[in-house]
Amino acid sequence: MIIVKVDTLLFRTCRNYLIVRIETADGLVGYGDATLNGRESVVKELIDAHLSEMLVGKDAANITDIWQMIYIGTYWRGGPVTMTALAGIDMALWDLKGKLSGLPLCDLIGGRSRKKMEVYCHVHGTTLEQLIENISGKLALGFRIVRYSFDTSDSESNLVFRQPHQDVSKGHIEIDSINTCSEVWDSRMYAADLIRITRAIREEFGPHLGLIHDVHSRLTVAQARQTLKQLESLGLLFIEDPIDSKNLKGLSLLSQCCTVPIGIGELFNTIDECRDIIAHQEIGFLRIDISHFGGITPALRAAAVAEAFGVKVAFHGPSDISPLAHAACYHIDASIPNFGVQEYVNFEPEVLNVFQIPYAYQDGYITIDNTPGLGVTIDESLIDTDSTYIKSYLPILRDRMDAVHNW
Ligand code: GCO
Ligand code: MG
Repeated sequence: MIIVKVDTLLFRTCRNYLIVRIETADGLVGYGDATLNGRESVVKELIDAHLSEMLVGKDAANITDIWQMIYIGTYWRGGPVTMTALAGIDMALWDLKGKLSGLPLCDLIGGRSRKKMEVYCHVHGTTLEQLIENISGKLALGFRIVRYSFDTSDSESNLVFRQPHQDVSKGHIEIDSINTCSEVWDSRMYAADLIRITRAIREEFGPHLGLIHDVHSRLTVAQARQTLKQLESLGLLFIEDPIDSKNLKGLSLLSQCCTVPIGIGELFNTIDECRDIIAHQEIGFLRIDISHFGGITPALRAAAVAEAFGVKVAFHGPSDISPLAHAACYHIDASIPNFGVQEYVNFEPEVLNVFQIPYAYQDGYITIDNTPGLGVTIDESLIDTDSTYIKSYLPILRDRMDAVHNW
C-alpha cells in the first residue's frame, strides 16, 4: 500500500469541508476529514505545502509510524490547525487499511461491543414554550436525550442573548462576513435562565429525559460553581464546557464542589491537555473531536486512558465536521467498552449526496454497517473544488460593556 498521491479537496456543500484524499500504488483511495471551522484553507496549506511530501513513498499500512513521524518528528506539535491536518491524514490511512482488508473500521479496532449507539440531538427554543414544543418534537422522533439551548430576553433593554450563536434553522454557527459577527451577551441573566428553564423542562417531561446543556465556556469558575449547585437536583446527564476548558484547576474545583457530571473536550487537541482531568476523575464524559485531536489513532488511545479511570466517551459531533468524521466516531463508539453517548446531527440531503454514509438513525440510536474502512462513499463528481469555497467566520461575543467575552 505505497502512497503515491495526497490531495486535499476544499469545497462547499451547504458549508465548507476539507477532505484529505490518499491514493496508493495499488489504486486504493482513502478519505479523511480535515475540516476546521473558519480555518479550512490554513489546514489545506499545511498539508499541501509540508505534510503531503512526507507521505509519498511510505507504506500506508504503518499508521502509527506515520502518525508519530508527523506528531513527534516535525517538532511543532499540537494546536487545532496541526492536529486537524494530522487527523485528516490519519483517518484516510485507517480508511485505506479497512479497504485493503475488506473490514469496517470497528472490526479493525477490536470488533463490536454493542449493536447500536445512543445519540442526542440539539434542540433550541427562543422562548420556554417553544423549547418545550421542540423537545416534544424530538421525543416523537425517538430521541431519549436532548441538548437544549435557549435565548434569554431582557425586556428592559430589548436585548436578546442567544445561546448558542446560531441560526438553528440553518444548523450552522459560522457566518459569511467578519463584519456582522459580533453578538451581545449577559452571563448573569443567562445563568438565571438556565436554572429556570432546566427546572421547567424537568417538570414538564419528568425524571427520565436525558438532559445535556452546553455552556460553551461562558461562565467563570465562580459563576459556574454557583449555577451548577442549583442544577444539582435536576439530574442532568452532563453539563458541557461549564468554564474555559483549559482552566484545569478551575475544573478541579468545580468537580469537587458540585455533583453535576461535566463533559468537556472539543477544544483539546492532544492528550497532554486532558490527561490530568481524566486521571483525577474530574469529568464524567470525554468529548474530544476526532477531527481536531489528530484522528482515530490518538482518539483510541485517549478512550483507553478514559476507560482506565472510569470516564465515558461522548465524542464531539457537530455539523461543522463532515459525515466522514461522524462515521469514524460511530465506528469507535461501536467498539470501545466505555462509550457513553454520541452527539448527532442530521446532514442536509445535498451533503449526503456527496458523502454516502454507512450509518442510519432509528429511534434514538445509530447503527453502522459493514462497508470496509470508514464506510463513506464519496461522489467526487459532485465536488466542485475550484469555485465553491467561501471563507466563513465564527461569531465574536461581547458583553454589555462591549468587551470581548468567552465564546
Ligand atoms: C458542540 C459545539 C459546537 C461548536 C462548534 C464550533 O458541542 O456541538 O460546541 O457547536 O461550537 O463545533 O465550530
Ligand atoms: Mg460544545
